[in-house]
Amino acid sequence: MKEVTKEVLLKWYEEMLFWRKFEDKLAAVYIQQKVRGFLHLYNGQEAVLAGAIHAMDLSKDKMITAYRNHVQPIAMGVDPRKVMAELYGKVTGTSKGMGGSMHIFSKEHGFYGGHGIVGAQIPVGAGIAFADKYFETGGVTLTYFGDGAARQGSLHEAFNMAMNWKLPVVFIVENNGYAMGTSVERTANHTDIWKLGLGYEMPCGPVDGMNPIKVAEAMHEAIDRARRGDGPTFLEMKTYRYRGHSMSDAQLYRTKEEVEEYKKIDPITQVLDLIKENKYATDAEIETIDQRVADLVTECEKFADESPFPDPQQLYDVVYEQENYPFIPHKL
Ligand SMILES: Cc1ncc(C[n+]2csc(CCOP(=O)(O)OP(=O)(O)O)c2C)c(N)n1
Ligand SMILES: [Mg+2]
Repeated sequence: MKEVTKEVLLKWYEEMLFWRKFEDKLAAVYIQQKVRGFLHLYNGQEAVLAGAIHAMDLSKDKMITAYRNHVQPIAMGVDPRKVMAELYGKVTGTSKGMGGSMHIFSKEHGFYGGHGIVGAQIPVGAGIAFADKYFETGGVTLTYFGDGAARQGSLHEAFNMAMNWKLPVVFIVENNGYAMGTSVERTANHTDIWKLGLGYEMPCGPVDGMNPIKVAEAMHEAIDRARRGDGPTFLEMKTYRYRGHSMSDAQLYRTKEEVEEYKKIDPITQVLDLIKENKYATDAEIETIDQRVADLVTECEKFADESPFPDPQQLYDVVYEQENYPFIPHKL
């Protein structure tokens, strides 16, 4: 595995803090009705992403996930200003303001969404991996889904084909304890979701999803396996979401104490503690990072605020691609 150096820890700290603050800002502007519709935030789960990015080859690896999908494209290189503009429904957004919160997408950066149908992205991820195998690109697809999605039938069909064809895919369940208000304990007679891989003889196991180093180690092994042609891996990231399922969630299904327990093993704090213990940065240097993060969040908000809404004509311009579908009248 690529070593976790001082530089990596500092990068993780800055990036994870930015993702956290970016989403805190989204929650704030949602209340101001600048962002509408659904809004599912990732607060608490950042280590699952940071560790994975460390293990990926961003020149050819790909990622697909569900609707909790604002910070993953940023981690893969998409301009965060464009992600925020997309949430505002502005024309400068990643999908010209037509996708919104649940559908961030950037083929250029290998980020394939952003899917609102629970579990639907699991076979799509296997399909992307099939294309990589077919065209011999050497790329690996990280296919993320939630603990609720793991109970969908689509998982089994995708697992079966992925194993049968030894597709270069890593399946990752982000077990954050709940599917909306339903706890993992209430959805099945066992809570070790990783064991679903055993039925397909797929290499599988649990991972401490609050620790980016543990995530990076497991992801590195899985990506390596996929890249050398030995097929998929199924990893269960034990993680936690601090916020509600989406913005309208009274959270009656859990206690405040439970949330506070998880904050004690917060991924950002864990990394910051390591930085401090090893004297990798002075307090002043950490303050400089914090300020840089705050400034970038403000810049994203300003960009989204000042960008125009799309022209209504865009509805007809972007739905169909004229070259591929010349028979469809794309303009009224
Ligand atoms: C097929 C389908 N069924 C139900 C829903 C409604 N729904 C949206 S999110 C969600 C919970 C999914 O939870 P999980 O997979 O654990 O992901 P998390 O929200 O925790 O990231 C449900 C039931 C849906 N969008 N699609
Ligand atoms: Mg969940």
